[in-house]
Amino acid sequence: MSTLFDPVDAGNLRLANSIVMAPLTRNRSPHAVPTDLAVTYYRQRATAGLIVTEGTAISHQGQGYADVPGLYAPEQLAGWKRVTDAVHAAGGRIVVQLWHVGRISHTSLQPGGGLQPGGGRPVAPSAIRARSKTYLVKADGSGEFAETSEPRALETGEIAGIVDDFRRAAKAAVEVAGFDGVEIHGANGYLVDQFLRSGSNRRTDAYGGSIENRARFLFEVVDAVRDAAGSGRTGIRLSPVTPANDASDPQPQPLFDHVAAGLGSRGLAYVHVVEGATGGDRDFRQGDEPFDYRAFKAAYREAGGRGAWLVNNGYDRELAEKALAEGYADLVAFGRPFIANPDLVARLRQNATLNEPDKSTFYGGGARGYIDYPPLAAS
Ligand code: 8OZ
Repeated sequence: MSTLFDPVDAGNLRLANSIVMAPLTRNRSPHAVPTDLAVTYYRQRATAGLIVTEGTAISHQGQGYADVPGLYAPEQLAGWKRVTDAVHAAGGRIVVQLWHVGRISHTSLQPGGGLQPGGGRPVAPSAIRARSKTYLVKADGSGEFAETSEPRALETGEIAGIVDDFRRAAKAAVEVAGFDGVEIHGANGYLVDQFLRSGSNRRTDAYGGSIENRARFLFEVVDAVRDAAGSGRTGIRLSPVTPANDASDPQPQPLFDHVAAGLGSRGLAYVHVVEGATGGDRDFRQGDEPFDYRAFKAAYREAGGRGAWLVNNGYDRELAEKALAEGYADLVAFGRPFIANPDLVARLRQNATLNEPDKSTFYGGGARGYIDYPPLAAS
């Protein structure tokens, strides 16, 4: 029986163990360029079987929070190359999370900067504002949470350009920035998820209405990214029921079973599933029935999907080992524990106590709460 600490394959990626560092937004990349601090932060965590980076904008339009890194300018790719080199030198594997926030943004973060009337509006499937907040940095350098701006609905003819932005970012990620692969951010109420869920998608063209139409954008993105990075180096993150960022759909099961089947025929490295409300209640539901994650996985396998099944949300060592022992999960992602425990793998292996993360340093700032959590004392 495989345990959390045995080597495992995810597509073309051979991982040292089943413990994955979940994507974690940290807002420490001024001008969207990862700094020396990011090099240290990721290197410190390289004993994870796989690191999934923080969400990284595929385009300026895909930016929704202050000081999030990007993949759309040479300095950003060069910054990431230093991160991937450091992780590889430490024996780790790292994929980058490809992110377009859609409506979860603010005019001040968008191209055009919101200076002209109507300019700089975030884009979305439909012009429906999310009841959600984003994070900005003020002129004096301090951070603040702000309401997301009113989005504008994408023209049908603009959608292919966004798919191309995903393609370009994926190609640059593996060819220039040195990543082992990419993860499409299809979760948590961002652009891909906004197309999927009926609460944010009221379109009447080929991208709205039926489940098939709402999933069209996701499959176009998946196909473009696989084409650029290789299917054995492409993963996707989904969160079928999360209410994060005002995401809603009364019937998640048929929607996500359809998505799972379509992914199954596309041969990905892994599928990353946030179970329940992201960062919260694992039993959260949308609609009347609890979501059946095993049926969702079965739909993927029945359609031929052989990628690793990566689970996330509130796992501790015991729950993780149970998910592996039952043959349900192949990989388990840990989020907040990785913020506070750079050597989480060693700590889980030894059943050592964990450092507690300090919420006040999650978003923005510098070294404090980022690279100064202590590892276990060397014995
Ligand atoms: C926390 C703060 C900002 C963004 C997500 C990328 O929920 C995020 C995120 C999380 O996927």
